[in-house]
Amino acid sequence: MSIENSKNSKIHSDSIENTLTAAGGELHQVAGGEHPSLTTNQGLAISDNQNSLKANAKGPVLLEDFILREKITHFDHERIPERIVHARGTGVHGYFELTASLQKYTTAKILTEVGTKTPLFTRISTVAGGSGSVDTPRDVRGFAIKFYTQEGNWDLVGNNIPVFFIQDAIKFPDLIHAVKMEPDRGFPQSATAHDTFWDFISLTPESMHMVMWIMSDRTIPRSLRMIEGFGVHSFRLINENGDSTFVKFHWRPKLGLQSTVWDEAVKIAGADQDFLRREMFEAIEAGDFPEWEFAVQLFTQAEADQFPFDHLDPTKLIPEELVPLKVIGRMVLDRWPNNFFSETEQVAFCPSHVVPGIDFTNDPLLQGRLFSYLDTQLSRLGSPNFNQIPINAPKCPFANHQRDGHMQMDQPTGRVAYEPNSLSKDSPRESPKGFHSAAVNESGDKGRVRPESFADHYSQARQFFISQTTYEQAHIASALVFELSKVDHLHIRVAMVAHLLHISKDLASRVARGLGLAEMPAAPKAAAEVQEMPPSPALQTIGKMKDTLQGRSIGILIADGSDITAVNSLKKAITKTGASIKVIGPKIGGAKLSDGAIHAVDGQLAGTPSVLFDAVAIVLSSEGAKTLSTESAAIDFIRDAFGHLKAIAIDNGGQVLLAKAGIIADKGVVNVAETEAFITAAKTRQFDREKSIRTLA
Ligand code: HDE
Repeated sequence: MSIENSKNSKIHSDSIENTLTAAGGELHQVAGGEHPSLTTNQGLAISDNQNSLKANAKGPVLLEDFILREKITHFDHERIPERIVHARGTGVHGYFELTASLQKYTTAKILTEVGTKTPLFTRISTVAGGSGSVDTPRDVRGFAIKFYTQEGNWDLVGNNIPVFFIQDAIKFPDLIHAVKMEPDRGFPQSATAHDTFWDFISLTPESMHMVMWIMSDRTIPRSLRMIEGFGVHSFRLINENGDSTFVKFHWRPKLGLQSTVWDEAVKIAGADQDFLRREMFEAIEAGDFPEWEFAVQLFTQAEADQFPFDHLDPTKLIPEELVPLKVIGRMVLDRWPNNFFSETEQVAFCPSHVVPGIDFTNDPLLQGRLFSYLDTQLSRLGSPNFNQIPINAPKCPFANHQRDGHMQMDQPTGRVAYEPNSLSKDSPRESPKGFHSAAVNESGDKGRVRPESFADHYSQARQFFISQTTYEQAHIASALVFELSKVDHLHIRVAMVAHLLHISKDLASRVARGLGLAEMPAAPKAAAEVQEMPPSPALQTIGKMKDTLQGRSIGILIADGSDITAVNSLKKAITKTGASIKVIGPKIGGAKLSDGAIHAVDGQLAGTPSVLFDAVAIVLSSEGAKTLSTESAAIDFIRDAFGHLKAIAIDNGGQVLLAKAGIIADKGVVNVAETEAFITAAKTRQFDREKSIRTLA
């Protein structure tokens, strides 16, 4: 702003003083600094931002107050329609670096120029809830990346699960209507545990593979930095000769995979609605940049013809054991957006945004998506010029003859806005290096049909289930029991158990028992025979958990009288592991430790429960522990840490709390002095403990 502001600032502060003096208040202004004048959107300096224009001091507000009207009108229009799905999201800037060239397969520079760093924006989201919903419901995570390549924007709009519920885009509105809040009552928000979702699912056998994934711990991640990402559909890569190769895209987190346990996810939702977003923010602020490997599965039509499933069916994945992953690059997220609305909210992803050398397949879900996203951006952002919003604009030159429209920001020059033309020497023209579609031969009868090769709905669901560890199988069975127990209609519960019989008889009977079903229903007729597929350990979550404390967080509970030496040596040992530490105390003002000094804390006990940490240490004097033993927040701190399978380090003083929490120590509960044992236990979860504290299906 160039407007000279000294006079205005004087008037401005006078008016604040007037207001606050009248209200009996005290003024606190930030000292120093050169503040530009506050202006209207027309650049008019505002002398009073505290009072609207009134006919007299106690009189009515005048319509004449154009400053009030401009401000309120703008405010009234601050929201744009939230995304119909994936409304709740967290966005971060970063870059992609290619480490191995795919030159043999594609002309896309982003996949052939090793070492080039391509800027990108990533948005990770939940699917079902509104934009203000909590971060930790059981839900699929959207994983969308906009690469600003030299050849145009490439949007890889994927999920953290490699398959999807449905085989045809025409079913998407039905699926989403079934999962969203029920339309007559407006709840539940952000949950699959209700009748309409399971009604639709029980009548849609093609969803069974996805059902196994969403009932697994993949949908309750510990951190957005600890999820995988998948492009889901097969795409095509096209090389210089025009030959095309099929490709599936994968993201693998450097920190490995980790999930929460269900009870923990539920309690996190209460303790910190923004848990995952905040965790990502804090990691970026601390310079602890999340990183993923980028990998591809490449295969030919001839190879695809040998697969025991159709890779164009989005309810199927290609096991890594069948087509190994080739790591070709990495993504690093290193910059938080400046403004949530301008970037995270206004970013517009479209699977149709590709670059030369990348092309689509006939996956019917992908084909539908190619239409839907552009349409949705028009409705959400309100203008075909959404590409001009900085977060959406390509970072390479772009030019065409599209003109005008709502909120046009460009001012094209010259009289030519068409092509071909003979009047302009420098207007944009077609380029031989531009986008080409794969020359695919299409033949056959037109019709609303599904291929026979899409008929097998259970084999990969079964493969997923038998690939899991016994702990994870129990979590899947228990999640099904939890969700179906929230379904009022018995016939829906019965229909779901009937489907499970095709996946695993063991799973079906565990769920039936958990639901208290009187008798086992008969399995529905399967459209294709269920094939026995070999287990694929790559489908586990626990198997992909890393033996590290990097990226994890430890909470240390202290109170007046806690031993400062024990606290310090714990902190020192934990810091070396790369974990972050938060000290929790009964009062935010700190605690007086054994050295007689007041030590700061990072969180107050009631507002910082143990669900926010991966492991906890309790360092309390006998006196401190006695005081806390009548404090339910302290007892819950320990009981929940134990119940969520976390390591607990505790000193002698704290034993009284263990007893109060009814905990019988196991190998995950160690003395504070045994720092090494604590760190080893903290790197994992005590899965063996679970059977002693919870009835799993
Ligand atoms: Fe989406 N999806 N989707 N989807 N999707 C949207 O676009 C749609 C599907 C995915 O962070 C919408 O901008 C249809 C699969 C992500 O901004 C909408 C079908 C996968 C995001 C839409 C699918 C996704 C969206 C809503 C079935 C994984 C969030 C707002 C044919 C491969 C992107 C928007 C962001 C968002 C349509 C299925 C991923 C309505 C019709 C499969 C990550 O256009």
